[in-house]
Amino acid sequence: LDDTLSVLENWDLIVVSNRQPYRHTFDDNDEIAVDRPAGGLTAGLDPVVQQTDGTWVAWGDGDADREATDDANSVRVPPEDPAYTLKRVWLSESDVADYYYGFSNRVLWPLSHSLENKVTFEDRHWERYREVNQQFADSVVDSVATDDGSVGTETDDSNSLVWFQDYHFGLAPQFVREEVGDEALLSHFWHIPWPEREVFRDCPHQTELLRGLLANDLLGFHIPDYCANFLDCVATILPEAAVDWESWTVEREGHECRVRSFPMGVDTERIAEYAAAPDEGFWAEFRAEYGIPEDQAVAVGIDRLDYTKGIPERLAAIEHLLETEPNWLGEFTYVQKATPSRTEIPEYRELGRQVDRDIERINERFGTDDWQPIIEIEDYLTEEALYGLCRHSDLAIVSPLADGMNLVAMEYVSAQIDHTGVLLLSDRAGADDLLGDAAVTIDPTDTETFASRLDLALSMPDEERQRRMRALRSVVATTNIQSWMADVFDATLALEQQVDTTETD
Ligand code: GDG
Repeated sequence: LDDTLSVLENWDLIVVSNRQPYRHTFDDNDEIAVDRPAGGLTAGLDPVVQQTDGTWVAWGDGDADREATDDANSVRVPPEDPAYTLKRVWLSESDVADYYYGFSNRVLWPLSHSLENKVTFEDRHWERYREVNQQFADSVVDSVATDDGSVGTETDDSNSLVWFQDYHFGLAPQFVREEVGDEALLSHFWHIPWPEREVFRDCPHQTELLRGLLANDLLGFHIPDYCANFLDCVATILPEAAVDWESWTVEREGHECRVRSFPMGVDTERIAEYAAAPDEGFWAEFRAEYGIPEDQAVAVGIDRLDYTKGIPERLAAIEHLLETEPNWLGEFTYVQKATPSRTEIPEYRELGRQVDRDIERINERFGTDDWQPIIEIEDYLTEEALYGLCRHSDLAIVSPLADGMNLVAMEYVSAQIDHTGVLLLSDRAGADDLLGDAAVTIDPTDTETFASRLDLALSMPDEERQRRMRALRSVVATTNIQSWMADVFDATLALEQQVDTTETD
């Protein structure tokens, strides 16, 4: 990453994401406080934007954000040692309802995960998604620097590289391109799957979305399957676009967009440090706090409470195991860390109720006075507690029905500094491409086989656990958040060099 950073320093980097890296809120004394929303991507990207003195454009969702920004909606961050500009886009309540909860999370999210029965279309969601994408695009255009100052308000000599994050910005690249032409390199990373064309065809706005994304110079997905699905959609839906299947390039109206896979990783070293940080008493205290009995195997699941994560399917497999293999009764505890998410959406509230009902039923059915098979933790855990829990759990269950990558699988492996845990991983997670060989693989919807794999994992001899964990750890050590960022930036910058070479030839 260091080499990439030294090249990036000659560029104006503009990152665009829905969530902001710093959020101003009023504390109990009505003083302005700053919090840093946790998350691998924000934590990883922040130092890069700092080092390059770039710009970060994001939704200003903190209640004190307006007070903490100047007239131009900008604030220098980090507050203690300002190094770059954070530009806020202001969204009204109805913007958030229709753009964020509406089109982004009730259409694109379920559709991309091929869960069509969770999709709810409303025309006003789409209209607002368009408008908010235009708002973000306007903010980006304003920051794009050009040689003659004809675009935007900045006038220095360096070129701009815009990096869009995720499915909230399916249209913004085209809106930016219309204003800046070739004055900026546009790169986009889509963090969730891209579905097969039979599924994507259900989207009434399919052509607009494909055109919006093809305005990028580079479009990245986690794994090759999603790239292939995207290219297939373009080839069958957009008559005016030409797909080159050799180079994964799409040519449309004289513009080329490369499509490539960049499997994302986590900050392995930082996680290992957190896992090692707590003192000796940590695990005993943690067990006591949450009522996890001593001397028992612990299986863990860490998820946002989202219907893509396969939590009910996992609970069904545990129930099946306890029913068919009673020797496991009282022998292990499953800890479900479930972080409430998007609770404004009815399907998420219903999932929360279903998970509570399932856990209650299983505990009533099999629990005893001193043992509950399942413990649910809804508290937000600090990174030390979260990765301490990962380090000490004998087993992690990651069972999504679909998942762009799934960082929890990689975080569990990174925290396994004693090499004693087993990873059970859904073959439908993007992470399966990287970790599937050494993990115990499951199909989350096949309850019987899932239960038998759980049995296998719980009884796995130490030697095999260690062998598999070492193999998993060597993958996460090399495919990490730093290498991921370097790969994306290198691939984006290489496009510029190709353009330059052609010109000099
Ligand atoms: C999207 C894609 C893709 C959860 N509870 C706590 C906590 N977490 C953290 C986890 C992990 C993160 O939340 C969840 O990340 P995932 O990757 O599993 O899932 P999504 O939020 O759906 O992310 C996904 C990702 O984007 C990146 O491209 O991998 O496929 O869906 O980091 O650790 N963190 C702390 N306390 C908690 O209680 N500290």
